[in-house]
Amino acid sequence: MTIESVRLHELSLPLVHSFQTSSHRKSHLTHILVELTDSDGRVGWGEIASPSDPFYTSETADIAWHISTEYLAPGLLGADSSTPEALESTWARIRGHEFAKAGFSIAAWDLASRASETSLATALGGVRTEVVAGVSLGIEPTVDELLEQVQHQLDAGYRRIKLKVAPGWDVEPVRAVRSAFGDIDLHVDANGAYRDGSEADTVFAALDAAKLTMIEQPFGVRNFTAHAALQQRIDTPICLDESIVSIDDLHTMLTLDAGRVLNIKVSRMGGLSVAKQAHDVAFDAGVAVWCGGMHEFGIGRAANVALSALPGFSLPSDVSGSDKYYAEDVIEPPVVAVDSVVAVPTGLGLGHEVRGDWIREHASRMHETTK
Ligand code: OSB
Ligand code: MG
Repeated sequence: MTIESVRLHELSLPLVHSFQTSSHRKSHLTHILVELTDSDGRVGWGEIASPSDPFYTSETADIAWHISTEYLAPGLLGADSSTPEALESTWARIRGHEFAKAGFSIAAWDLASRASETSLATALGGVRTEVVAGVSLGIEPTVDELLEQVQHQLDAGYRRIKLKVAPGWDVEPVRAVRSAFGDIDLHVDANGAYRDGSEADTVFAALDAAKLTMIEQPFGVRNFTAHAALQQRIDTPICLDESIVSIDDLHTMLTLDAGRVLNIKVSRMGGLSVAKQAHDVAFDAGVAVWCGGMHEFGIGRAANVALSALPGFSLPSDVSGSDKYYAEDVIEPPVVAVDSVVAVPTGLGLGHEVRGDWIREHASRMHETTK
């Protein structure tokens, strides 16, 4: 089997609740959906979850569109689609652009697992029938509004809460959540907003006393040494997110002991094969992993659920139900979390039906590459 056509659909969806990180606020997301069709007429879907602005990654949706239409899609045309690895090898010489590659990788894995009549989770080597989901909560205008959000998510059944923090919004909201909700599974994510130094030392000493499950990406993306130094000073595990975009980065983290937990994002790692490899390396090194999210639409989130079925995903993942993010999703049925648990689909491929007609109807841009 070979790839006959590649279709790209750019689609915007409004968030149910706007989301603010240390760098910016957003109320809707625009992702690129990848539709691969093989010579048997079989279809695989993927999602490029590049943000619109260059604040989490430099790889914005417009840049991903350019790389996808000019390089990734033409490279795939006519390629052997029997294994995801065969398709992924078509972009081996393209440097970077992990988000775009990840969207194509998900589609390649969906297609290959459908062709071999198995679920994506099984194809990846998943062993879990269900995965534990946590929620990620943005910076709110006031502590009271944050407490309302936490209450809302605890009421919805979620048992792990991650809070976005930034200088000026850290110790106070964490203490407020601790005093209102007690000993819940709580962690913070700074998205690299802190500069190494005495001010940060004071903040992290106070956060260390709050018994958090982890502190995610306190310092800059390339600053492995600051993470390593902080990890020696505090008991709370440091988790790296933005710093790890390749297996080489993961080896650097392990060698320097720059963190004890790894957030594996399919988008950030450049696809499911590399994400699986990162899991294997971390598992062998005894580093706990969980699956992070980029507010994916249903296609990307279904891939996150499948990946989270691997044995090393021992911490709750950012794979909340569709309704935490979007009123209407691109898959049927939507992802559902009951008491913080998402069932791993057993159907073929992603295990959800993709609403192709609805996507075509609502897409803001479309691009087709055919022979
Ligand atoms: O750092 O994990 C992050 C969303 C956008 C960009 C970066 C991050 C996030 C999240 C949301 O935390 C996780 C989710 O998809 O639920
Ligand atoms: Mg993060």
